[in-house]
Amino acid sequence: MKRREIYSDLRCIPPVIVRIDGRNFKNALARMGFEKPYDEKFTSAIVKAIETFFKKSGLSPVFAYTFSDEISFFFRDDAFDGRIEKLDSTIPSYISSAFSMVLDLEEPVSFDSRIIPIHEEDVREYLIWRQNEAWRNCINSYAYYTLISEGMEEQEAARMLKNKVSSDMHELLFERGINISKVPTWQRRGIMVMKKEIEIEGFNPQLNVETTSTRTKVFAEYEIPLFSSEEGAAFLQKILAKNTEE
Ligand SMILES: Nc1nc2c(ncn2[C@@H]2O[C@H](COP(=O)(O)OP(=O)(O)OP(=O)(O)O)[C@@H](O)[C@H]2O)c(=O)[nH]1
Ligand SMILES: [Mg+2]
Repeated sequence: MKRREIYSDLRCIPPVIVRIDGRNFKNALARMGFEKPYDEKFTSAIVKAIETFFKKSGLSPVFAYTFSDEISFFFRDDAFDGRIEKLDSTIPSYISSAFSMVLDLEEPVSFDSRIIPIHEEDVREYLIWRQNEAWRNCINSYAYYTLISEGMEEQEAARMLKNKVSSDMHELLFERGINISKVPTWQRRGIMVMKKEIEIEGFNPQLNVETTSTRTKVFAEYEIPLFSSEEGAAFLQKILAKNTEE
């Protein structure tokens, strides 16, 4: 029988990105009464689940980038010896469970998972791609739910927006008093979670001297730059460089 476990030796070689995405969250979140298009309670629960993952899962991603119902974890180390089945099952199940615990949900949720082998030098390009998706998603969701709130049927709203370019949607929202470029940064650009070293000032009473030690803290950055900008390149370089030294 053991021989039948034919996928268990399937392995990837780091670095890899593991991207998970909430299954059927459009309906699930609507059923559970979350605000549309963005609910702070929902997003902070996702962030809390990621922070718990960094602190307690025993795995060490370099960073996690999230928007809407997706999370991209970047691993440089050989987590689970690169075993595909382990990575693709334990990561989404850990997040499902942590997320459900934070919100005390009345129904179960699940996340799908995929592995993207990537060269270190392509990580920025990957993030630019996902951040563009975050922006597209932001403008689309605002436009969609604005039309719905005006009484339009779901299918009609979807049809109306399908062929619109983003400048048209910008205009549609602007006419209704929403300046999409002024909505919170995290809604437009996503959120980055990473480890940060902080210095702790202390005092050693035996030696009677002041001491400094460094601690690692998990930190969620809600005000991130555009990854495609120079500021974004510097921001990422810092996250990636810091973790090489560890
Ligand atoms: N109400 C609400 N919905 C959200 C929020 N963030 C994300 N979503 C929903 O999550 C969906 C994510 O898109 P998808 O992943 O493509 O859709 P899905 O319904 O999860 O479908 P699959 O991932 O294909 O299973 C969006 O369409 C939103 O409707 C939020 O803050 N509030
Ligand atoms: Mg989804």
